[in-house]
Amino acid sequence: MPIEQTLILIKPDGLCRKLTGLTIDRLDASGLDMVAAKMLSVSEKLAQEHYQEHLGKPFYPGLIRYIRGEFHGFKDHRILALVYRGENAISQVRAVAGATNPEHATPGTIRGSFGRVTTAGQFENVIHASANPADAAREISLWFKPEEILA
Ligand code: IDP
Ligand code: MG
Repeated sequence: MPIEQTLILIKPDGLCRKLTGLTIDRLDASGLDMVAAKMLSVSEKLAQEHYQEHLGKPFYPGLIRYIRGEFHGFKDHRILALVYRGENAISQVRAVAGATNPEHATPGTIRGSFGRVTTAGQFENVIHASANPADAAREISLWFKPEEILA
């Protein structure tokens, strides 16, 4: 099985709702290793680069506001960026994260347990997790310098 690295972002709702520890607990329980961690405030430019594949979709403007900390009922500009490493890390973390839409996410997954959908239809789903090896490589290099990853 391939040893992979994957990017996780604990999004502003995760920090604001004090779900950071619970989320990391679920990730650690997968047996993968945390090899990088960084707290930051997401610039418009970084948000646009990270979510470039979604440009033009109906939810895109709300998504950029959400990842930058302007979301339903809260204002918190912090996110926690993490890299986890291990066998099949990308699909393992996607499984722990659950489906994109919190209403469809399996109970017990991070999104199924803690995510929600606003009345405006915004998915506040607590975490981002890289979807495939190409995305993981692109996203990790966007958020971390090589020397910040202690693999
Ligand atoms: P993913 O985060 O599971 O990879 P993507 O399709 O890549 O899902 O979408 C990126 C993010 O955009 C989602 O995590 C969610 O925050 C938001 N999003 C995706 N689809 C919708 C939608 O249909 N309505 C509202 N927000 C959405
Ligand atoms: Mg995605």
